[in-house]
Amino acid sequence: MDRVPPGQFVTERFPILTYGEEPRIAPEDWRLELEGLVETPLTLTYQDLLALPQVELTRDFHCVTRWSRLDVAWKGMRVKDLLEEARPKPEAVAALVECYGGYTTNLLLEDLLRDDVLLAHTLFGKPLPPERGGPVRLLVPHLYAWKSAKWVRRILLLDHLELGFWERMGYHWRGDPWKEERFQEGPVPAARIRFQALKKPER
Ligand SMILES: Nc1nc2c(c(=O)[nH]1)N[C@H]1C(S)=C(S)[C@@H](COP(=O)(O)O)O[C@H]1N2
Ligand SMILES: [Mo]
Repeated sequence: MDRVPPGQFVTERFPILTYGEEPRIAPEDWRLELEGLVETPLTLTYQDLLALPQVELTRDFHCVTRWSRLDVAWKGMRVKDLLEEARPKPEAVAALVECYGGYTTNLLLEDLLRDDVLLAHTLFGKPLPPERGGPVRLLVPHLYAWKSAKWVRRILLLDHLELGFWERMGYHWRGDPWKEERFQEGPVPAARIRFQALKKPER
């Protein structure tokens, strides 16, 4: 398979894309809440995060505005490890991710449970800079980069799909770059999403 998804061009640059104001959160003030349809809601500090098993990985980063930056090196911990601690209820199929500053994006639970989906705090060996979403951002490398929410503060598990900021503006409800799921054509197939999301996630 080709390295670069259809309709994308490779750039050496790594543009910063932020809609609206850039929030500034000191690591000691940062909190992540995992709530909604979980058995054990969690609130994590930055220190809590660093105490969890750390994962380093290098992935390509694809923005829906058509640039792709190859080989971005991240470090953080797996969202899956956190979710296992929180224990999603059986009816949880989707998540709304909320950020400091108000940005939101939606994901299927099965997309969050992939091994390379991280809460990232390090980029190219350095603490994640504020403009990149520091202290902590989501990294969802298999979907368009708008899903990689910067300054993440809350992951809310739901039994239905609730659309995030760009998704409500007409971007695709899922955003797979390999299928060029850029814009939502027609209504979001809510019934089908629910059915697909109920499949057992890949482990
Ligand atoms: N909180 C927040 N997260 C966000 C965005 C944003 O505006 N606010 N933009 C998204 C988009 S469209 C892209 S392409 C990537 C860009 O990440 P970068 O600025 O590190 O390149 O962040 C995503 N995460
Ligand atoms: Mo983007």
